[in-house]
Amino acid sequence: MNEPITLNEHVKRSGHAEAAELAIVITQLAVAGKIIARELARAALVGQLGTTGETNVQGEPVKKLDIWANDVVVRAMEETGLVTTLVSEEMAEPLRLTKTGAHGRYVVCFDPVDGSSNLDVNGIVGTIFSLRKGRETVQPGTAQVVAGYIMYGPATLLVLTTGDGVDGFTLGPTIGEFVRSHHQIRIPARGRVYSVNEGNSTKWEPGVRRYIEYLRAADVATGRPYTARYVGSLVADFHRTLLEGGVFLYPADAMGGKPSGKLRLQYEAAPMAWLVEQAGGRATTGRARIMTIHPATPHQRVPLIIGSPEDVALAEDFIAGRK
Ligand code: FDP
Repeated sequence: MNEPITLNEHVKRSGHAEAAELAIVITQLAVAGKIIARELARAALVGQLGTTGETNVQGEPVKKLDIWANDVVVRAMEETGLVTTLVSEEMAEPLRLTKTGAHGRYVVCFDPVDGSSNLDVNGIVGTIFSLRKGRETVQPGTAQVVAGYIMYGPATLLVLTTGDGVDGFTLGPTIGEFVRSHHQIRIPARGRVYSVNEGNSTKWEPGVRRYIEYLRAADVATGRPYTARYVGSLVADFHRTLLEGGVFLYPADAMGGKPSGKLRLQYEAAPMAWLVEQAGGRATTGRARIMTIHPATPHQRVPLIIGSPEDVALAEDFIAGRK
């Protein structure tokens, strides 16, 4: 059992130069997470499931809860007085927060409801967030000062890094506080699980196809075959990978319409990449480290292979033709 410490206290004690400011922004993100968790629990009863009939900047159908949750996060960030700019999956253009005065110091990139195809089936979804300094709307993962996600599962869990390892905080439903439940998470060097949408396998490049075939082949000495797990919600698939090891892939669609894969660099791949590296893992496109990619546009997509360091290294070997 860990020492009971709240999220707010954990950040304030972090020794980070900007701990007091970061605690304000993170606490407000946590407030947004509590509000979203409550709404998810009752969405079917209050007519909040289903789509709005619109499509977002990515050309995907917009769910009612996507828009509602985006608004909750926007308002929570406005209240900090510290955030200059918001980049969200649900907003075609970055939003400049005019209420923020001279104290504005951070850009927040976020996906309010990640995995929203799971919403209508009561599946696990999450909110992903990432803070960078200044006002610039395109910055590499190395510029992040906070990255994390809130996972709405059987329990609501906030997982966070400020550059000093990865910690998890479970929302105590009766006390309404995020309390540290996972201290200094480390990802296993190697796992036994692979996580990928195999329905896309005919579109993958040959190296990715050979890698997955390798993981499925039986070989006791190397712990194969691996087991497959795929929720289709990045937060859920990443969280399992972080705790239990293995590899998650959303590779490029080499043959079809997604040459850069599906996931967004600034508010999906980069925050997860920093988290996994802080826990001892790796994140790559297959050819380049996710953290050092400079986005050309706020909503840029990127192929993502992320997880245990040995598993990710092996995937890179297959993609480079070394295996
Ligand atoms: P969703 O479209 O349901 O919001 O990037 C969004 C995402 O989900 C990720 O959470 C998830 O990993 C991925 O897309 C699932 O995509 P596929 O349905 O193509 O497998």
